[in-house]
Amino acid sequence: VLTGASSLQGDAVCNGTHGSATTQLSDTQLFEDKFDELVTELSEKDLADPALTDALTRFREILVYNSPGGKRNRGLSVIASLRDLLPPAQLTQDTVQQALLVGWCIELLQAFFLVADDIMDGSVTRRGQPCWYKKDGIGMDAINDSFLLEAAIYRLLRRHCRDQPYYVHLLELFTETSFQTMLGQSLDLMTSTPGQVDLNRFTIERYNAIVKYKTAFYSFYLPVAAAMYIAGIKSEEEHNNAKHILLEMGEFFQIQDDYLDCYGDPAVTGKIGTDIQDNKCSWLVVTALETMTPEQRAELKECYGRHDEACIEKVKALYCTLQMPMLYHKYEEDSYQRLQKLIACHAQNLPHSIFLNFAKKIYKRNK
Ligand code: GPP
Ligand code: MG
Ligand code: MG
Ligand code: MG
Repeated sequence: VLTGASSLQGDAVCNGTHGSATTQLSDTQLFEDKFDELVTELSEKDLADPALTDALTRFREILVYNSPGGKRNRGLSVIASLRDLLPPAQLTQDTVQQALLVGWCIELLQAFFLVADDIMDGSVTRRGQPCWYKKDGIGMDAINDSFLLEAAIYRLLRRHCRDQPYYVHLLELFTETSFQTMLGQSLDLMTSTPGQVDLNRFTIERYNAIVKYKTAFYSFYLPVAAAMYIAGIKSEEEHNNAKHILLEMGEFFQIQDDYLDCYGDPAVTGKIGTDIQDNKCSWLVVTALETMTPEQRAELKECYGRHDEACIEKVKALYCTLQMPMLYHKYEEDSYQRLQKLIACHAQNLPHSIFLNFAKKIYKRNK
């Protein structure tokens, strides 16, 4: 049963104890505090075998280096969505704690993907610091570290949620979403084979499939679906309604990511773009191909997917000639209008604020 949506709540403030005094803590602060708690739990309290001390110390370092530092949109939206779905009287302190925990599980899933993705994409920085695999002494050991980040999700869910009626739903949601993301990553990698520049592969159909699977499911549907299951909403119809809107938002979010890869300020995004040299099926190249002349296409074929600085600059110059920033801003505007219509048509009895709050966070973003 869906209950009334409280209006736009933003960062809800609720009672909590902090030190000896009772203070008002926002969800953002509660979320931050939860991280320290779960790091201690995973690396100190969980496995007591002294023979594991070195591995658990390493595990703590992996968690601390790779999980925080992002925008936390995904993690925070579990508790935010839950507050939109349940009236305050039905939201117990235990449920709030579970929603914060599940939010961190999504951030851990993201950390797992990013550590691995940075190896695959040969990236240099992430969230304003060197990528984990780029750190001295880490290298390809980061592959195992990414597995540990994933394993942490299921240990936390088991310890904190196994007695809840939604436990199995969450497990299936996390495993299914991971699988979808991995399939999307496969499509991304297969369409960007190093040294094989085939511009014919960069179609809008292929692009849409890549971004739906590699980004939209885990970044947008997952946090809201998790909140829906915690709130007791299991109906396939309700989930499909939410999915419809959230996948559209996710697709646009990845288009922004592709735009920022070329036009973002690394001091703001925290990462240096690699899509041109990595031969990626990016929104920029797909859109540019739709309008370019045969001569420009021949030039692109010579320069795309090469690490040579002059080649990268030629591709960027071509994007400027084709007015990609202007086309992107137009697309952003159209997408925002489309999304408002989708929310009006498909949200049905789900509170619109869930989607509107999410949309507010992503449109016009520069990081
Ligand atoms: C974003 O692609 C997609 C992911 C981070 C999912 C990775 C999935 C795995 C199964 C590892 P991106 O490479 O454009 O992201 P970024 O620009 O942040 O590197
Ligand atoms: Mg990447
Ligand atoms: Mg990638
Ligand atoms: Mg990217």
